[in-house]
Amino acid sequence: MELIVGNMAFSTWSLRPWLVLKRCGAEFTTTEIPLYGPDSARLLARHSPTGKVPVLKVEGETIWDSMAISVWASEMFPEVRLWPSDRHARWLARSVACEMHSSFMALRSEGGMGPDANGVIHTMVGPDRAPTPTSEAVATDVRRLVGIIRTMRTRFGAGGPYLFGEWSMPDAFLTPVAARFRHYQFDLAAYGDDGIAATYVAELLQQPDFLEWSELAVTKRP
Ligand SMILES: N[C@@H](CCC(=O)N[C@@H](CS)C(=O)NCC(=O)O)C(=O)O
Repeated sequence: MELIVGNMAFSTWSLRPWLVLKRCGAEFTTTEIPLYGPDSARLLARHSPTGKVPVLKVEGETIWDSMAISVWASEMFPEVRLWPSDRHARWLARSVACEMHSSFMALRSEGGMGPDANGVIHTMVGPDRAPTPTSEAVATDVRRLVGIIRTMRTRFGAGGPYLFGEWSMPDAFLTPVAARFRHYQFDLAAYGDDGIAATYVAELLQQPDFLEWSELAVTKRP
């Protein structure tokens, strides 16, 4: 089984299924395709029907899209409980993961990872930091994220430090956001946080699998 990813330093979409597969204890290799280079389009086209990563190659199939790969993992590794066992928590965990997958465009574009228009490379790992984006659209996105985290942690977080207590799928989808918050130095208190969201973000950034990804990314940094 092979997971094809973009640059581990900044490919936010790639990080999610990698965390999920790690959590499952899946045996897989990781192949990194350098994005935004002269050879990127050719390499992406060779591996991915959409020309985008991540894709998972398994049993002769190429599964594309980080959500599809993650759902595949939850089907193949049911014993790992990638979704919360409480059904109310599980319904909302899916909503959180899907909202994260489909929304927050302002934060994605103004708090982007990878090379910006000036050629500066913004990374999810390492010590580099950038000024906090100040648009109202970004503030709306961050307030919504803080609200999600506070609500879910308060309602369902008693059993552990993650969004629904024990680690579950939404934590994989929110880890790239935690890295954006760190890189762009968001003070979450300015967006309605009482400390719950900041504590959760710190927890995501120190989860062992993300630290392992960060080590690999720093080693291979562009
Ligand atoms: N919705 C897709 C998004 C994939 C995506 O946009 N991947 C970026 C890398 S983070 C990519 O492959 N970009 C290469 C390009 O557009 O040339 C998913 O969840 O997998």
